[in-house]
Amino acid sequence: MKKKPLSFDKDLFKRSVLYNVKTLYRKTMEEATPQEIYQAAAYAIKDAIVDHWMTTQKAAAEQDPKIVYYMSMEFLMGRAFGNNLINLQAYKPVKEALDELGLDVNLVEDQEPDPALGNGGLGRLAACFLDSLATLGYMAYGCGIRYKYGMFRQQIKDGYQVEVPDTWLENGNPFELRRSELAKEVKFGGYVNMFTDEYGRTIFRQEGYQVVRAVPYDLPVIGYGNGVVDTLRIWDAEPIQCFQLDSFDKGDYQKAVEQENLASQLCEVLYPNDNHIAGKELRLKQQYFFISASVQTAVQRYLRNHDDIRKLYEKTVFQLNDTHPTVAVAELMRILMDDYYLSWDDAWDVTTKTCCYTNHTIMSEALEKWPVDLFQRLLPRIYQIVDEINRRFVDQIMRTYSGSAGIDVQAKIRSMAILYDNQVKMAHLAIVGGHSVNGVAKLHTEILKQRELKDFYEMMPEKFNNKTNGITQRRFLMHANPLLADWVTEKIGDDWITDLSQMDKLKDFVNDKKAQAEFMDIKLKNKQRLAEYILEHNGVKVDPKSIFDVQVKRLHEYKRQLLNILTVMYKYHDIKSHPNKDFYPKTYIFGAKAAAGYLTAKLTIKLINSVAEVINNDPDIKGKIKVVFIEDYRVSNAELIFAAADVSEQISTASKEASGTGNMKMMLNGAVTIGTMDGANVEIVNEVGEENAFIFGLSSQEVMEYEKNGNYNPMDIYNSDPNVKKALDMLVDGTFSKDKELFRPLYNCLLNKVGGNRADQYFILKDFESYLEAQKKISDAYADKKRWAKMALMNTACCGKFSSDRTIQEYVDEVWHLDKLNVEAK
Ligand code: 26Y
Repeated sequence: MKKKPLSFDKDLFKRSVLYNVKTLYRKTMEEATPQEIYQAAAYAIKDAIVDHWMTTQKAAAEQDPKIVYYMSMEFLMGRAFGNNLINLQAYKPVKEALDELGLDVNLVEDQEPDPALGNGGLGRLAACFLDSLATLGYMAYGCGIRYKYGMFRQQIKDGYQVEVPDTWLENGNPFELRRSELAKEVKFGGYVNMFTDEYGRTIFRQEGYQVVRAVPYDLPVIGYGNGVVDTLRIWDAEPIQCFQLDSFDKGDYQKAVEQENLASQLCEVLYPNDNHIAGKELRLKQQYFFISASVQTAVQRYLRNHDDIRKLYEKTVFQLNDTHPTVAVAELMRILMDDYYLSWDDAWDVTTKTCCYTNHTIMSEALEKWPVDLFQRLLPRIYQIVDEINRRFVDQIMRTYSGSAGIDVQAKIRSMAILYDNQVKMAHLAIVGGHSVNGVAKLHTEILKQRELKDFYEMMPEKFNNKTNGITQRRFLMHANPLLADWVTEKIGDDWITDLSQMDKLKDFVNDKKAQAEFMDIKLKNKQRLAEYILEHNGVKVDPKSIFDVQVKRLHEYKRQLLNILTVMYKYHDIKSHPNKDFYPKTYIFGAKAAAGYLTAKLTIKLINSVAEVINNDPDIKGKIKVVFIEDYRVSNAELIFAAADVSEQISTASKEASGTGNMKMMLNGAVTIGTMDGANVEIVNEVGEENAFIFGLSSQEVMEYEKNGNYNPMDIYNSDPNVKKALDMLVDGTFSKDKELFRPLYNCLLNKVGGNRADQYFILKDFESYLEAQKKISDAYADKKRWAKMALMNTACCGKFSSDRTIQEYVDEVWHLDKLNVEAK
């Protein structure tokens, strides 16, 4: 049976916009600025949301469902306005209402800052998961930090990345609710005083600490068309009390100032590092800050209507988004033992049954380890607990393996202990302190089990499971690509909006000439839309009829943007030396932020821009190649880019990309993948068929073999392959920069050992030729219009598996065991 759409009162909305403009700004519509109109409209939408939000909370209070707390340092939500309208099923009436007020909905949407409380994949995954949780009708809280400055805004100056603060809260956030009544205290530092109380219990009391007030801000997360509204709760830090200078003695004064400073620094800024730890003290403070506040809240909520804290796990589950929130294990132990007097064994039983951990990377430089002295100084009581967890775990390792033939118990302890080498190993704590450990794509989970976490897998195989990532089709098709969304609905109905496996039905159309033409026409329109954006932002004119070849993601050596641009450089040379050779026009589109301190990544950005500058202005090329670097790649422009992509570049060194999710977003929008057998690419190819993707390069097995044996020698390739040699030499022969030495560091990384790293760590030279070959095949395939249309359509038709709805349902069925909320949609 078809569900009735949610009701939305268009006239009320209109009146409410006018009223808000008046009461918020003392203005008429004619006088209001675009930003003010956006705010007024957003508040009007919030009114509609709040009713559903209250209904959801009421239903939850009555039905007492199990709740998942998705703990994450990052939520890369992107703009809320358009997405909220879509999920409220109110996009069309609001568009009409704004039309009638003489306003363009796109321009109103463009006024919203793009909330970027995340770096990349991991943060965006958290946002997709919340969308799916609400849409599937589960009770969920996202728990995170309300950073004052999110991911930096990127400007390109003279080809270089310049980081500019992201002032997303400048005009306030109309969708948030400040919940000061739910504030919590979080304590840092000091020492632990141990004594026996009057009942003979051993009490551990933290004293001489600094304390900050954690104040939550709630953001609504709206389910699609079901009246469910979940909550993203992000915490801000405030000083605990104002103090009067004269009433403090010297020591107290000092401490009060320190507390104030701590509160003002805590939530200032998101660390812009992705897959690379900086080991900063403030980051550990951030972690404990939001975790302590969130765990306190979850325990208190449970106790609102239950009295046996030993059964917390029946109604509560914590999903730890990578190791960043892992102090939750020890914080829950602390609360259970110190505040509710549970024995160690009882507290441990509750904790391990409540916590679950997702691993998002095998890059060793991303594994979080904290120096013991820092950890102990900052979190003295938490450290005691971690120490005891470690002691018991090491004991367990010894009991398990002592006397087993051929097993080196000390080696096991070395590889698995939580405290080792004066470090606290957060991944080990997360694995030991929970009951589920998952990777984010099949290949990734296998690598975890067989290599990175092998010893843990052997000791506790029952904890390990895979949950292949997914993405929300509401944002990345409905909102990003309305033309295609409408076309799909016209062909197969609209069930795909909440059941992406329906896309399968599009397979009936892949050989249908009319459908092919319509599909490619929509792609062309989206390419025109992106071409306009590029003209406006880059001042570069690109041809919408050329192949749009897209690599957008964080800049990282393992993702191999350098491989991509080296082949562009090679082709530039090829065209210059064979001006009459047939070449299908191609537009290379890049978008990427580099961590502020990551020099190789930043130099790669400069290289891409330098290559763009030369090629785009070389008349010999006759526009056969254009190179565009899109400044400030973020969720809002990603939506335009995905919709316009013909070719999706997923070219990481096999075994390095845990999953990837951009690959799924482009597949959904009918782009064809060129990629390695890495991460979720493996599963994408499995769904779409090898004939509808372009796979090249070393396999993960081969990469891991080379890494083990250390027998890869890129210099041999350089000396024997003239194409490789040409491409590399162009880095240092002045073709792309007057200063021939500018790109020398990149050249050196590829040919020599640099700073303890192997030469060409990421096997760029090794994969160069097979990548070129795959690109050649793409140009041939694209030239055959029918063949390409079929391939592109097949990609959209086969993307069903990659909805985050499917991922979330798997978490629910296999790990979380949540109950569906019953909310009457109105
Ligand atoms: C420790 C700290 C510096 C750190 C901060 C952010 C470490 C890692 C990260 C972010 C990791 C990340 O985004 N990983 C990506 O997660 C995606 C979602 O699972 C995957 O699709 C993607 O392959 C993986 O790189």
